[in-house]
Amino acid sequence: MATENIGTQIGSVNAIELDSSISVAAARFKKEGYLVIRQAFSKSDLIELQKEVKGNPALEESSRIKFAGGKPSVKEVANVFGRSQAAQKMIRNSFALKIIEAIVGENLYLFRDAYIEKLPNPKSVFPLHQDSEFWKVVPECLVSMWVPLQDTSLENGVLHVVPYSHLSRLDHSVKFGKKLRLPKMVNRILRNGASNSNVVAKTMSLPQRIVLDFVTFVNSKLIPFLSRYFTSFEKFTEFFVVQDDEQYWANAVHPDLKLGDVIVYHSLALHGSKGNSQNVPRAAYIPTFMGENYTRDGIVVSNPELGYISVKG
Ligand SMILES: O=C(O)CCC(=O)C(=O)O
Repeated sequence: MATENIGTQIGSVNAIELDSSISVAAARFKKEGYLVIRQAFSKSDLIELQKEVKGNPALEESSRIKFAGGKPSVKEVANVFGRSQAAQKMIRNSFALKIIEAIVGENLYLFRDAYIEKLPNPKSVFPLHQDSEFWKVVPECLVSMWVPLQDTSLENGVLHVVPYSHLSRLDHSVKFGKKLRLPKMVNRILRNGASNSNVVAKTMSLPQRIVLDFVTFVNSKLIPFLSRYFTSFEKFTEFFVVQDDEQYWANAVHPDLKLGDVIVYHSLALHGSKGNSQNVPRAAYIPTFMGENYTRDGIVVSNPELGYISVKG
């Protein structure tokens, strides 16, 4: 009987090499909720991607900046895939995508993607959260790639993932102090505003759209603007996360990654990152995929009305 190559377990991190079998990689992902794939992308493709993002004025102009400790902390450019040949080529041909197809199904759709620079700032923390808390897509099993664009470690803000956390949903309610919680409905509206909503907005009624546009404006423009001048506003960006998270940080893995490595993670896997203590930005490209039969607000995501991009084109 042929034996399957089960990949190499490296240290305590759930990591495999490129020669591993896809079915074993998918099984390991399903068990732990994440997987590190060593040397999944070529360095030249990654350099090309970064050049394209940096060299495209439309991409650069659509970026937004967050602040922490009164200093710029994160720069984020959304919707890169549709505007970058390098991103399309690199993702479509990747072993990582084959593993995601084995988990989610073939004919993947792109839910969202972002190029994120964690700027030099030790306070540029991304608090722990489960993405599916914000994304109204079912089933809650989307899969993201976290593709660093330089060697990345604890020092410059590598992604942390809590193994097995995808097996349950954690409370992300907005709390003020120990006891006071926002009513569920307000919580839900705020969360939707924190999600990437351009696509679904098309199918909403006018009043729903007005509320959503307002919340999106507050979340993505007003709060970042105010926190530039008043550090007390920074805490507003931390409401949409898991509270009392010390134990989760302690249980998180934070692999040392070389350029070319990738972390693939489940949309319920608790993840985040600490500050960047180096003096150059830490960049990562983060596309998220879903199956063609998944639904958003009850509408199948492959429905052209919604406008999601088919990954294979
Ligand atoms: O890039 C990072 O540091 C974290 C990104 C993240 O957590 C997210 O996009 O959900």
